[in-house]
Amino acid sequence: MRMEISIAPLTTLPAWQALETHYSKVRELHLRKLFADDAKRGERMTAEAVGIYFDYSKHRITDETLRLLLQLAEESTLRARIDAMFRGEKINVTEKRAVLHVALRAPQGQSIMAEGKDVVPQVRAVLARMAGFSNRVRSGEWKGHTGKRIRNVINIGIGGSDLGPVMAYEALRFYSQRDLTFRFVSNVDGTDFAEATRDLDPEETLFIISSKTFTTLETMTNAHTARDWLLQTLKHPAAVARHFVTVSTNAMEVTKFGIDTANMFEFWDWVGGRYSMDSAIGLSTMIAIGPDHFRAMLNGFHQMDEHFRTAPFERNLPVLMGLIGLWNNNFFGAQTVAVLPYEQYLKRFPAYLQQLTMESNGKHVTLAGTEVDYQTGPIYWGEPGTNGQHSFYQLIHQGTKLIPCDFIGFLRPLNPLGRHHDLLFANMLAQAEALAFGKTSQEVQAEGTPTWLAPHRTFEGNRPSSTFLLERLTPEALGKLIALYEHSVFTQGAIWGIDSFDQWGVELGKALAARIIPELEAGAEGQLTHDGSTNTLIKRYGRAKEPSHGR
Ligand code: G6Q
Repeated sequence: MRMEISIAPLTTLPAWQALETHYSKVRELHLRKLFADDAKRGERMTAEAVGIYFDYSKHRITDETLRLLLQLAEESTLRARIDAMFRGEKINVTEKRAVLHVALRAPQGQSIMAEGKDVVPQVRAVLARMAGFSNRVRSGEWKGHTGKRIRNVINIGIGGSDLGPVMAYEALRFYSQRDLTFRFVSNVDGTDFAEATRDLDPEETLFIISSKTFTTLETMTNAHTARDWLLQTLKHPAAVARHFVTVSTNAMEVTKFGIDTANMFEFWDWVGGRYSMDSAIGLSTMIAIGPDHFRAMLNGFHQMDEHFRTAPFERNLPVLMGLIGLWNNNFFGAQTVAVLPYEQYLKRFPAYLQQLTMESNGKHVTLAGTEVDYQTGPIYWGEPGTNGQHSFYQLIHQGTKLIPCDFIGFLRPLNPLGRHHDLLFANMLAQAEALAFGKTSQEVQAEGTPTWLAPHRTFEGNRPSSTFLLERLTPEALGKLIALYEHSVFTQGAIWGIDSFDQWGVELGKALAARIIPELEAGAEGQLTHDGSTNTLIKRYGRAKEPSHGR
């Protein structure tokens, strides 16, 4: 089954053109006025589903903006693409693959087809194997080669095989088994491995080699280093079987590496790397929080999947979020989005979202291969509040750039400590309020500020933000939140008419590195055929390897 994609160029759609005209009328509207004119705006411009409350009233939109954005969604291929994704069609057209991360969290009994086969039973089977293994590690039943129980779990992987596991571990640390230590090694920089292992006992350490392809340079290099590190102490190659498990789609390469495929947890080519944290790539997460919490997280994902699939667009959280983001990006020209979780456990969430959003929607051609004549994915960045307030928020408040913000807050803390949570939550609300409404020069002067200082103390306001509220950071809530972003990325990619599921942009650098590696290893000698800059840098590196260097 193959989806026929026929898309009129985005900027020729009636809704797009109407949005352009509309933008010229509303661009100067101030949030102060929008709120003053509509006492109910702060209640009205909100949506709530599956336990996430989304306040989008502090965006520079009117009812007409929303109406036109929703019309744009209807005129685009969004509906058809949502349905095609859930039907297992090969919507990742450049890689000719289905995109079925939604199947990873489908409950037993639901069927999702890929290539004419229901994939849900295989997903459930791997989850059951993961649960069995996780329980054995957590209980101490799974022993290392010398009979000691496993105390340390190190996930070796990069990109999609790292960012999700690290983020989920940090996010759900509250629920983790505290007598186990978790570390994550991704970088080919030896420091990453050295620092992650320097205080660990190999006899008590389990490595999870997470790699969809099992050919990734960084992961394979770290995996070999891990094996050497282990065998230096444990000597016997048989130890590898007790201290290494893998998560991969590539059984052949796993076997070549010397790991028994009995210790391999499988996933499939229809799971994109950056959409894989709830596949077997989440094995470290499951060991940390246990199978029940992991299942609760999947359930959270699934609730948002169902909401995205079935809710009408005007009440559909990921669709609304995607559309408003598109309005900021394509009409107001906002280049970036700041993600500001007011929850310390979400400290790695912005980094995780950077891959999800930018690898997915950082594309310059449409599905048909033609150059886009509009902006695609914005730059995502951020830090947890309140820390960011004492650093980069200044630029968001008073700089010259328009930076829409996503505030993410939880009504109840996981670690209630005195007044902390009230202070945290108050700060989040205050920032969104200050960004939207600012402080006029009249207000500043009325406070007695000298005229010369008033411009510096004036806040223009009219800085847009979304506020997302959830009850408490549970595994289920995390699943919902991630799926919300996944599907808003999907929404935007569908409207922009791009392939949100490939990542050809990472290829060229990889190929060039493969060429440069032997040149660096050969030292300063040899014929170099790069550009003048690269040649000079290679030679300089080569000279540093000469015995006389630095003497
Ligand atoms: C994600 C990308 C990429 C990938 C890494 C690791 O969508 O495909 O980040 O996850 O390159 O790949 P392997 O899992 O194959 O090692």
